[in-house]
Amino acid sequence: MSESLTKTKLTDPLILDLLKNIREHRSMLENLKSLKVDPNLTNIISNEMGRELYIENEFHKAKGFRKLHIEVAEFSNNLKILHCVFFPDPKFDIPIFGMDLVKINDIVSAAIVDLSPASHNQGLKYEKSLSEVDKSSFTTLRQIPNWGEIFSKNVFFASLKSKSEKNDFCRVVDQYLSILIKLSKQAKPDFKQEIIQERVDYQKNYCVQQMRNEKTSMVLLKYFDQSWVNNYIKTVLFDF
Ligand code: BLA
Repeated sequence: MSESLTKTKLTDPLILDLLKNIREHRSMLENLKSLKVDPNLTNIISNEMGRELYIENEFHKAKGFRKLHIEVAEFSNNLKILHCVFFPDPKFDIPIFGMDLVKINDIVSAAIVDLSPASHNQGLKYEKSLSEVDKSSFTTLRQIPNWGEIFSKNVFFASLKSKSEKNDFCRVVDQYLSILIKLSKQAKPDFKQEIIQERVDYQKNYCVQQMRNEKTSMVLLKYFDQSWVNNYIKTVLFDF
């Protein structure tokens, strides 16, 4: 799977930079293994005129993480997406890493990254480090929609207007990932059922809220029918 992504036909330099960086961080995790997923949902390609579609997914697990998912996609040669969620193993006290980059033609309209809490008060452990990541250079911060109450206080969300903002976003993602990897190295498994159940519930809620983002389904519905889209969102993007 990583093979196919290494040879991705996508050539967007910003997406390739982010992809390389995310993979480098992922490679530092212990016990990294790829997950078997239905090949029909892993690589999806269509060359139909005007409705060209290219989706590639990578799925791994590692110590402390039940699912490490990276998706790169290009729709109708003009909408490019890099989507990534690292779901922790609920036995471990590790937040949920999520990022999304939406590029329409040459404009990055949405660039978002967060370490989202996977249990109550978990933020206390890492919010300070996230707040210390320098985000002072961005000119167009965006407001988190209502369903985004799942994100941490230091969720970063902006449009990227210049080359230097694109570089800065790569740096912010790199720093958030470094904080994640550090937390994951410190984490030891818990065996108390109550805390594990609470983390399961937080992940469920994270997925349920993400599913309220109609912008995800709206894009997919232009290419697939409703039941395909529901299945893709529930099994590939936001399973629990
Ligand atoms: C917004 N997501 C969007 C937009 C599109 C997509 C087209 C609108 C762009 C804009 O508002 O400028 C589409 N994103 C997709 C598709 C996939 C995808 C089709 O990942 C995958 C197939 N979304 C996530 C994750 C996060 C996320 C993991 O999938 C955050 C960690 C956030 N996307 C997110 C947010 C918005 C967005 C916050 C803005 C929504 C809004 O302002 O209403």
